[in-house]
Amino acid sequence: MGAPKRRVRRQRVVARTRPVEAEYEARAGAVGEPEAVEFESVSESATDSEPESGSATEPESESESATDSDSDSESATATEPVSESESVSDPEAAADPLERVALHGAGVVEHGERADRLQVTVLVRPDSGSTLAADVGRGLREVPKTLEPKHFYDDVGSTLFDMICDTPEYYVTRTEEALLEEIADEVIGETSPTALVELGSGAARKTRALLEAMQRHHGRATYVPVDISEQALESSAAALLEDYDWLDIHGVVADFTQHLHRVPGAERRLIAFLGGTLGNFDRQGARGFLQGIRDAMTEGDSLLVGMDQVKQPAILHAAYNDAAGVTAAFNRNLLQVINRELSADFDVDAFEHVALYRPELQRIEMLLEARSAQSVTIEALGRQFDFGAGERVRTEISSKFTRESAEALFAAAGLTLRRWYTPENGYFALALAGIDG
Ligand code: SAH
Ligand code: AVI
Repeated sequence: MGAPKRRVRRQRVVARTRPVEAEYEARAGAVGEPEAVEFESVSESATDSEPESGSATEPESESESATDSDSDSESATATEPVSESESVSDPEAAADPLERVALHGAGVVEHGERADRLQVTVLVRPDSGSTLAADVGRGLREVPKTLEPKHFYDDVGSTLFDMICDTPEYYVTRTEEALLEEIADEVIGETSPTALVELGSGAARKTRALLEAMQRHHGRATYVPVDISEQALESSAAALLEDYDWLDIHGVVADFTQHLHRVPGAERRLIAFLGGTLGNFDRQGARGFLQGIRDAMTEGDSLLVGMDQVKQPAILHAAYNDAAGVTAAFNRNLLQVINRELSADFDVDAFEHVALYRPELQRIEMLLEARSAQSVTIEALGRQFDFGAGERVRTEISSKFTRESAEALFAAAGLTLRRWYTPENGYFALALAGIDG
């Protein structure tokens, strides 16, 4: 574990509304530097050079083939030099880091200090180069134009998403959190996991209910957060280690559409995919992604998926059009990501946030609408893209489910729905699935 230490990067947001900006600044300060904890990067593959198929962000089109979440992109080698502050200290670990990592703290917890209970493996750099460039190049050539939502989550985007979770209109997070608290002991009792793997873990706020239940059942817990946002993963890990001295963490900074098979194994894993992120795939993509999870599961593993439910359009509309403009800032930040990472010149203020519910597809669509005709140069792609006045770019879909549609989706992916938990208002559901009949 002689890898170099590194620190969480900080960055400022450019948000449209004052309240959002002020709140963001306050939060960025609050998450700030990670006090005493420094993160040890056991390995680094700077970026995967192949664009994946079927990402959570993949646009839906009739001709699309199903997502292959464990796509061949794994064979892609890092094409960018590893930055000095995050360089690989052990070439062998770099070659195949995860297979050599034992869970339950072997080699991790040596001195009982927080840093010794943490390991972070970085398999992908979210904003660096080729994946973003390929995705943007492809999406902006489509008619209608699309962008992939996985690129929302730079440092700013992750913080803005966290703020969305606290808006009064976004019922999703608090509903799922309350539900998790209610069912955590039952889920952990039934699945008896030796490790909790969480895909798209983000701030890992709600995960606490599951971790605490694991601690109640087994005395200790091992947590494997997997997220494309290094900043979100590191901040959440720091907070969890601070609060739980019985917890070991092996974080993996990765693209869950590409790296599922590199997520550490354990005797029995509970794989959590919370927040309704499954809804950010189109239907084919969701099925392919679940199939990929199924293929990566072994007999003792279980899957817990948060699924936002179909409900009154007005409630959904409000949730994606919060009055404080946080969701709008989150949506438009995607253009800032492209400006920064691909040397583009989007005039961010020239695009308006639009989110609407399409009942016939049972999904929210989030878009950016050009207020006037725009010509944007993306230097990294060596070309210009034109946007007509009123032209919309789709940046995200957020599908909503019923028990029936969820059950059909799991079945199509070769998974069996074992439990369907939902609160009285039916706003959200947690589906517990397994691979045996
Ligand atoms: N699970 C949390 C966060 C949801 S936001 C919650 O329920 O509140 C979606 C999270 O998934 C973000 O943290 C984002 O960084 C991560 N994410 C999005 N696309 C991803 C991808 N392709 N691979 C890995 N993480 C991804
Ligand atoms: C991460 N995902 C489940 C969120 C959603 O509700 O689809 C992202 C989001 N977009 C706007 N608000 C929240």
